[in-house]
This record gives sequence, structure tokens and C-alpha cells, in this order.
Amino acid sequence: MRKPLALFVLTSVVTAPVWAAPQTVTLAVSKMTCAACPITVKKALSRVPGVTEVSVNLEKKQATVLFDDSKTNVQALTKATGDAGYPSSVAR
Ligand SMILES: [Cu+2]
Repeated sequence: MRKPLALFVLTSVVTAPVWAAPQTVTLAVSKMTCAACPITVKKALSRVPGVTEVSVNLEKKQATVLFDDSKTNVQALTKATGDAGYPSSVAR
């Protein structure tokens, strides 16, 4: 019963190394229409390896993602939201 916790701690360390090169991107997520949508979008983005932080703004229909550019890229992020049913593009 102790193993899952140990694994969780190890995973947390691995996904947020101090030497990572953090990048921030803001995505425009057009189909977010109700309060439940940001939860789905946030979950989809958080699942992408290399993503360290996700914040979703329902009013602006935007998702701001902090990620390690050695592990993932903007294309993988927009694909993740698209696969979840919310196509996105880089916000300007
Ligand atoms: Cu919704």
C-alpha cells in the first residue's frame, strides 16, 4: 500500500525538474461555453507530459499553459484540447 505514494512523489519530481526550460503559451479555446468546460480542458492539458501548470479563463475562453519545451510543444497542447473536444489555437 505504500508503493503508489512513493511512485506519486517520484513522478512529481520527474515532471518538474529545476533545469527545465519553462515556456508559457496562451491558447484560445473557442468552444468553452459553460463552467464544466474549463475543467475538461484543464484536465486534457495537464495530462500532456511536460506540462507543469494550467490555468483556464472561461470569460476570455483562454487557457494559459506552462510547459517544458524539451518535453512538449504548442502543437501537442492544441492537439490535446482538440482530442478532448475543444479545438484551440495560439491566442494573440
Ligand atoms: Cu461546458
